[in-house]
Amino acid sequence: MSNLSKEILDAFLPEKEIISISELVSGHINDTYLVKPREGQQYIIQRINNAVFKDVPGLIRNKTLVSKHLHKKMSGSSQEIIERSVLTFLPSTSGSYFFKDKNGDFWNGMIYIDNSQTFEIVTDASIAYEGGKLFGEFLNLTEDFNASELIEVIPQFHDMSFRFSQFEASLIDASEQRLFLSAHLIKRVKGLKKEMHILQDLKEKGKIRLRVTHNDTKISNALFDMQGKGLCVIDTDTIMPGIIHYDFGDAIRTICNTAAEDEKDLDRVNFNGEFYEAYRKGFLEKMNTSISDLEKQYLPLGAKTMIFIMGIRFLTDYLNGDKYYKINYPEHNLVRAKNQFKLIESFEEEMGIVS
Ligand code: GN1
Ligand code: MG
Repeated sequence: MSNLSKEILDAFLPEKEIISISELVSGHINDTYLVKPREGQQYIIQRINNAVFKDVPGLIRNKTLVSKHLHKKMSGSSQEIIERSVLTFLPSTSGSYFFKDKNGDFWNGMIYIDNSQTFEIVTDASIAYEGGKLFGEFLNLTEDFNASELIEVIPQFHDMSFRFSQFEASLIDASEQRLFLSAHLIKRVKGLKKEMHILQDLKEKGKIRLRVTHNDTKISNALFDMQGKGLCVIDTDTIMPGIIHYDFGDAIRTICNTAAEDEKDLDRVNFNGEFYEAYRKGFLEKMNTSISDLEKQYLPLGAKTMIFIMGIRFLTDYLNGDKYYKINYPEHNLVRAKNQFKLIESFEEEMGIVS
């Protein structure tokens, strides 16, 4: 039924009688399972992709430290409310928050937050607004956490020069056919190179500060309650030092896309400016004074830059022969890349070109 063996269940849930295990398939990197015991709350048990995340103990340290920080920040609330608002990780019998199985795979576990929902596509401005509040609050509450305590889980994860050098390397070894099918996207990537480095330059010059960021704020990583109020930020594997534009932008990339990130029919892929405004409003309400004028000024470019960075990453993976992201069919990464570049086009029409 799953690769989740008894050895792993015993490591995280030694006392529990498990009655069902189901795989949750929306992520592109890890393997995630929902585990239901005969009694009491349910759990998430997850295999962390060690090919993508080279330092799993460091990753676990990052995310558990930040969760503890958030738990502390909420200490005025009841245990029940805290466990619905912040991820609560499970210690394993090995004495740490991860478990290495006999195959050498790394696992971690957390409490499952029930009575909640996620969205792959947003169709209501109130979800965009609530999402903005949720991610803004995450950044606001972690503002006083010293980001230099965290490791870079994936070095240069959102570094544009790094993504360009991977892209340029992929052009050398790609098959003729994949180069042919990507030709117009390759041209587009090259044309945007200068503009897409603006934020990185500001970061490197110290004009935009480094802080704790989530780095994977697609809207499906936000849990909402059944009334559509923001509950909890999930999938915190990529927490590390970053700039707020990463989190603002990746959320906008998914909230304002009128279709899923792998929709093939590009006529359905459009940028929703109303949702941009709703998200921005919620985000700024919660960021309050912890955002500078310069950071605020560059939010639209943050959105464009994050749409672009996912486009170039999907395209690079396609050119490399699909080594990084999970795919469901051979052209999946090309479809994802085309989708992101169509979204940029629509963003430019809706918001004006930013550079
Ligand atoms: C990956 O696994 P998942 O779906 O949480 C990726 C993100 C991308 C996202 C695109 C570690 O996240 O950077 O934005 O796919 N995570 C990693 O859907 O590469
Ligand atoms: Mg993720």
